[in-house]
Amino acid sequence: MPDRLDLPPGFRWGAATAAYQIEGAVDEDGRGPSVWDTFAARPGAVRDGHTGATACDHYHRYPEDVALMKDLGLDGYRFSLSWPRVLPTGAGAVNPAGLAFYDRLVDALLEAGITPLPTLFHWDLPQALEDHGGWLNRDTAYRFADYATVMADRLGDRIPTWITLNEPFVHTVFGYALGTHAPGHTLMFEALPAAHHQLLAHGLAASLLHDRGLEVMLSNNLTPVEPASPSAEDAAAARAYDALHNRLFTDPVLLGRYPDLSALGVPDDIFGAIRPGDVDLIHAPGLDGLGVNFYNPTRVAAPSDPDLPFDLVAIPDVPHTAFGWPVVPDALRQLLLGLRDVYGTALPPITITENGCSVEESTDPDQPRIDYLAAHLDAVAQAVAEGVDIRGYYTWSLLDNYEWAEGYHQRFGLVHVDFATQRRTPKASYAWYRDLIAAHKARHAKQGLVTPL
Ligand code: IFM
Repeated sequence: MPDRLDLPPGFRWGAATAAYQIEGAVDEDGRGPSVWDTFAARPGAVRDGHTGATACDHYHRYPEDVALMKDLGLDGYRFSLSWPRVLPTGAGAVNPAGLAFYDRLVDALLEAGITPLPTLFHWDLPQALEDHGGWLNRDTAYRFADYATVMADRLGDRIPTWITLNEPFVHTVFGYALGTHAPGHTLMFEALPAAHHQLLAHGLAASLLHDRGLEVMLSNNLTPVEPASPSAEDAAAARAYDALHNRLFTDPVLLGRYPDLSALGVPDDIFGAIRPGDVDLIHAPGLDGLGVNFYNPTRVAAPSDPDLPFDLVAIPDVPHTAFGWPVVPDALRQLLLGLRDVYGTALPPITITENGCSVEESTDPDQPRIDYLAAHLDAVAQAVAEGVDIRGYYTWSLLDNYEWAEGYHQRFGLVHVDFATQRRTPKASYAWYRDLIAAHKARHAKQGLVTPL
């Protein structure tokens, strides 16, 4: 499989993680509580009551983890900065020890020849901000801009490209609409002001990052949506779901307008959240790259419950991951071509900022993950061959880690983590990915030696 993949010479290889999922050290060196500390402590919220208190203990073991990345041959490492580690109450006094941790991590990465790709917000909102309404409060967007300023001023001399938000769709829907993630609100569509305020936060931060000469990306969880049948009702339900999952988080940034959300019963001003000039604040800074997080496609049917706009239905006759997610690699190719068709010249270069799967711990030698990654990289290569500008691929994840409401039960890592001992053991997929990266680099280095006549 490695030899089949034909990706461009400068294609960047990476792996991704997030702060609450790996760092641990939640009570150390002045870190403040986050919504995930609060949520995980709530009985029944997370499978088996697991919390991120220790996670992969990356806060202390980052040198070992950077060594694993170096051995993989990674060009880039996507991680997230913990807002409550740097600003324990979300605003105001900065925690010097929190900043010092990211200094050490960034310097270790650079020393290893790996470009840091930080995400400013990957769901661990400071609890103090949640106590004032979290993302339902417009003020949180301005606090985010202040936090982005602190981080850019500290690390911007060493990090060229920044991701503002990770998957605002998932954070809004699971965290504010359904209550299965922190902060645990069950507002259904009335959660959508939280989406707008995250996008506003993105726009404000993008502007100040650009002012400092830094590049800005946004990582969206995207899914191609297919109607369950050719009926007009299923097609309408699929359009409504596409507007919610994909277009709500991408159209304002790339096109400067929100999609039509009327099929969801959501008013044009998103329940009064949108103020004059907001969409321009979101759109005007522009985007230097779109981060695509892809796991699976979604099949949608007309609603069986008249109070809902759609039903999500199973995709039959395909393999499923340990998490129960359908494996349809060609859906990634379709998604990438679809983005080009929908956004045209408004689409910036794409980086796959997450892609991977959970595999049972007992699976030896990790073949389902290798098959998943190989088939999805093949889909990326096909999209590149069909003209889509894709600059890199960051697999989720470097390490087995805290998979939110599933606790430690879903293992997405190239590296096995024994959570009792913190022992790291590279899996078969780690060796496979390392060889793939090495083969790609060797092939292009060889080609580079041929002097054209
Ligand atoms: O673990 C998550 C990550 O935090 C965000 N994207 C999806 C991954 C797998 O569920």
